[in-house]
Amino acid sequence: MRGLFIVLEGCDRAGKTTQTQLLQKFFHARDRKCELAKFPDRTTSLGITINSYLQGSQALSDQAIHLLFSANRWELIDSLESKVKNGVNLIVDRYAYSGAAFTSAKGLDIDWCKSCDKGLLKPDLVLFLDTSNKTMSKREDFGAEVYENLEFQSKVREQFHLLKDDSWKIINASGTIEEVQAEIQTHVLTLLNQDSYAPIQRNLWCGNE
Ligand code: NYM
Repeated sequence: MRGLFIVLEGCDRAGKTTQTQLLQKFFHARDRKCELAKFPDRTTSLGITINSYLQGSQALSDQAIHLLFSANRWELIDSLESKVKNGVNLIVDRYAYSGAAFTSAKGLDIDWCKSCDKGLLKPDLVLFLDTSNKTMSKREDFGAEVYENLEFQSKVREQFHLLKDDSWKIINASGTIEEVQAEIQTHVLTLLNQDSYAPIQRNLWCGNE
């Protein structure tokens, strides 16, 4: 049986990294193979350029950085797909939804933003960690990178909500770490309890979404 492809999305400092780590423990406790991935992956040569942009040391046009974020997904998708097909449950911290939400929040056309990621692997489940601005601003390190200001983040949140489709579950991320994880696990268990899964497909944004 193939693995599940689960994505966690949200604004900056929504708690995605902590929650992905806890979710991996949940899989391991059930003797299921589980690996974590993260976008942007800052370790590749494209990722190093993205990192310089995010830290403010390299200027790039809005279109150019958007294409780099997308290319960073395309350069890694074969390896992610083969893991899922080989039975590894994959939990991915940010994906194409972040790409479209962050760039369209700058005023670029959302359909253009989505088009670069069209045909990527479609997740089985997208867990959107929804936080109020008040909660976000209290989180550690808020304000350290490009994009990390409340006004921009609230635009990003609005754009995220435009991207919801049938694979999405909205998680109230303002609760405690344990409460948020419990809500996440409920959705994951529903999938884990299925006897079989439809084949994973490279059809993200190829339908009517
Ligand atoms: N980001 C992330 C984008 O603008 N586009 C993308 O496609 C992705 C994957 O990068 N502010 C933004 C969101 C974050 C920043 O993410 C880095 P993280 O999760 O803090 O490493």
